[in-house]
Amino acid sequence: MILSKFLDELPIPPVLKPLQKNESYTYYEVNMTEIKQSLHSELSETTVWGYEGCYPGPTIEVASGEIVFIKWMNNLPDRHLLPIDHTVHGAHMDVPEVRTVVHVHGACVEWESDGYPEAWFTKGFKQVGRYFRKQIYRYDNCNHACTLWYHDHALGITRLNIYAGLAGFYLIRDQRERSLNLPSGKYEVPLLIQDKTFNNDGSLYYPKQRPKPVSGLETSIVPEFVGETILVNGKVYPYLKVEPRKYRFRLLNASNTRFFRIKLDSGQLMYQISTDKGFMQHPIGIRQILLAPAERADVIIDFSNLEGENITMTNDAPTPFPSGSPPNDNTGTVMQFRVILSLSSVDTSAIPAYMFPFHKLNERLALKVRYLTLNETRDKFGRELMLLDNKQWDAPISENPKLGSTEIWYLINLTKDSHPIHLHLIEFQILDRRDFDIERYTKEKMLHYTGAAVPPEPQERGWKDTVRANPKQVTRIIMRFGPYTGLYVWHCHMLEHEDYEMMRPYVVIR
Ligand SMILES: [Cu+2]
Repeated sequence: MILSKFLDELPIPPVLKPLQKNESYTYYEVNMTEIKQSLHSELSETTVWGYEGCYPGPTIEVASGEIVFIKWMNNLPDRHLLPIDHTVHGAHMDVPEVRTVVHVHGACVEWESDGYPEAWFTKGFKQVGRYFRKQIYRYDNCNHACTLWYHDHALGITRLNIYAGLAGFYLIRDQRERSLNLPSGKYEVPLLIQDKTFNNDGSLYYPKQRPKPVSGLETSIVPEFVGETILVNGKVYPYLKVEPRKYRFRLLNASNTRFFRIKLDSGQLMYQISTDKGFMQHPIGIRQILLAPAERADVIIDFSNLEGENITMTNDAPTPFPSGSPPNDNTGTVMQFRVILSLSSVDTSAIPAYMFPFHKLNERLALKVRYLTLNETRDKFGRELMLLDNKQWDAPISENPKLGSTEIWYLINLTKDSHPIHLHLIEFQILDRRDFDIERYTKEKMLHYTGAAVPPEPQERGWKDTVRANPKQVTRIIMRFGPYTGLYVWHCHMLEHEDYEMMRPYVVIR
C-alpha cells in the first residue's frame, strides 16, 4: 500500500508525569494496553500496543543520579496481536501468549530491574517467568546525560511486542548538558524511527510464514523483517514545522531489522553531538549517519536562512545491511522539515566546540580477552539460525566478567550480515575493526588478518552500548564491568535474530 508523504504532523510523545516525587526518589506507574491509534490519515485506525495509552510510549525524563522506581504493568489482552512461532525459545506452548518485561536500553541498573528476558510477567502479575524478582523496578541512573529508550524484552516475542508498539524514550539529563546551551525545550525533538507494513484495513502486518513456508509449521519466524513504510514517533512520513534556527534531534533506530543511513536532501551538514551513551568530546559535521537497530545519535540541524524551504530526511541504507538491495522511494523517505514558522526569539543556543572529555580505555588494563563468534547455521526445519559463539540461549553461561574488571571482546563475524551487538548494563568503546580470513578461521580456529585494523568511524568515537559487527570482520570492543553484579544479557539487536537464539546470558561476578 502506498501512502501519501508528509500528510500528517510529527507527533511528539508527552513527557510522563510521576505519581510521586520527593527528595529521596521519584515513582512512576506505566500501564501497557491495547489501543487504536491513527498512524496516517489515509489509513483506518490501527490497533497497537502502547505504554500509558500511547505508541510510542511517553518520554521518561530523569536527572543523572535520581533514584527512580517504576511499576511496569501489563494490562494487555490475553491473545497476542501478532503471529507467534511456538518453536522459538521461550515461546513454547507451555507459557502464556502475552508476556511482557521492560528493559531500559543502556541503563546502568541492578540486574533484578534490568528486564531479563525470562523475568516476564502477565496481566496483574498472575504468571511470571523464572527470573522475575520484583514488581517495582529501581533505576539509580548512574549515567551522564544521554538518550536511552525503553522497550519490551520478553523471551521469544520481543520482535512482536516492540513491533506492536512497546517502545519509548528514556532521557537522562545533567548539569553539564544544561551548561552546553544546546537547543532545548520545543527545539529539542526526539525522533523514534521504525518501519512497518500495513494491511488494507489499516492493521499491522507481520508475516506468519517465510516466503517459502516451512512444512509442518503453521507459523514460522522470518530471518529478518523489514517494513514497507517508515514511521517517526508513530506517524508514517510525517512533517515537522520548524523555525529558521537550530534544533536538536535525538535520533533512534527502533526498527526490528532495518538499518537507516540518514541524510538531508538539502545536502546540508548535521552536527552530531552524542553517541549511544552521551556527549562526544567535540561535535562532528556529517552529511550522513548510519544507525543500526537500537543505535542512537543526537544531531543539531541548523535551519537558519532556510525560510520557506522543505527539507526531506532520507534513508539509503541497503537491506539486509550492507549487501542487500537499496531502499525504494517509500523506504528511502523518512520525514520532512518545513521551515515555515517565524523565528519566535533570537536563537542564542550553540553548537558547543567542546562537550565532554573522552578518555580512551587502555588496552593493557584488560584482565581478559574473549573471542566470540557470530555464526549462521540451520535448525531442524532448515531455517537460518543465528548464534553467538555457536551457543544457544539455554547453554551454560560462558561470559562471566569480574566486577570492576576490564575486558576486550573480539566479535568474529562469520555471517553475511552486519549485526548490531548490544551488551546490557555497561558501556564500551570500539577499538577497531579488521578483515580476516573466514575460511582459515573455520578450518584452523586461528585469526589470520587480511587487512590493517581500522579505527571506529568518527560517528562512533564515544561511549557506545550497541556496535555494528560487520561481516568478514573482527570488531573489538573494550569495557569495564560494573557497578553491579548479577545476571544480564548480550545479544544482536535485530529483533528476529535476538528472538531466535542470537542472545546469550552473561553474569558479572564478584
Ligand atoms: Cu543479528
